[in-house]
Amino acid sequence: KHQHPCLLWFTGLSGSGKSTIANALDVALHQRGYHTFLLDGDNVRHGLNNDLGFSDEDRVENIRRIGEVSKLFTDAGLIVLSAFISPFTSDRRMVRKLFPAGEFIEVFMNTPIETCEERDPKGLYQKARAGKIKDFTGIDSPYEIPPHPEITLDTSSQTVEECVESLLDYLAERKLI
Ligand code: GGZ
Repeated sequence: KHQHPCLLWFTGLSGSGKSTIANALDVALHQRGYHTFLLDGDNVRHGLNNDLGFSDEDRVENIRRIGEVSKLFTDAGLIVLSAFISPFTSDRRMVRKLFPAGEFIEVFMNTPIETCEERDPKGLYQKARAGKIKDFTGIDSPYEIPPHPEITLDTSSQTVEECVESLLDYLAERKLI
């Protein structure tokens, strides 16, 4: 089955739906017979990057390593889905530069922070508001809005199915699948 390797880079706040949408797209691509690889906090921050925390410096190194690993997997021919907050524009640009034009697809999860905070599945926003977690993105650590994302989604107004469909449409239009 034809596929062109590429990296879908999901960026956005904690609770914005990055992992949910990346996982749903991963399943949808598999069902259609494509070869993919999903990177997210669960398989990277607990393993390869378990020496890194959430200081600005550590986030930069986190994203640098994830970019390099993503590159290894696209070199192996896979469609890679990476879901990390990646709060800094300069780091996302650094990853973009590792890829030929058209093979880095930035997906901005533009879900309002109010919705992310209401969801608060792990109670992290609550802890951050109470000062029990320092340097929490959107509370006391910055998130820089992507200036030129290829795709913008908002899980407060779009369903998971709608988000997956627009991503599949994007990939098909560009002949990546
Ligand atoms: C942001 C934090 C923090 C702080 C722990 N700030 O919603 P989650 O829980 O499951 O996903 C978040 C994850 C963020 O890791 P990333 O590797 O994506 O971040 S970055 O790209 O900025 O390096 C959140 C949890 O880790 N978490 N402490 N202080 N998110």
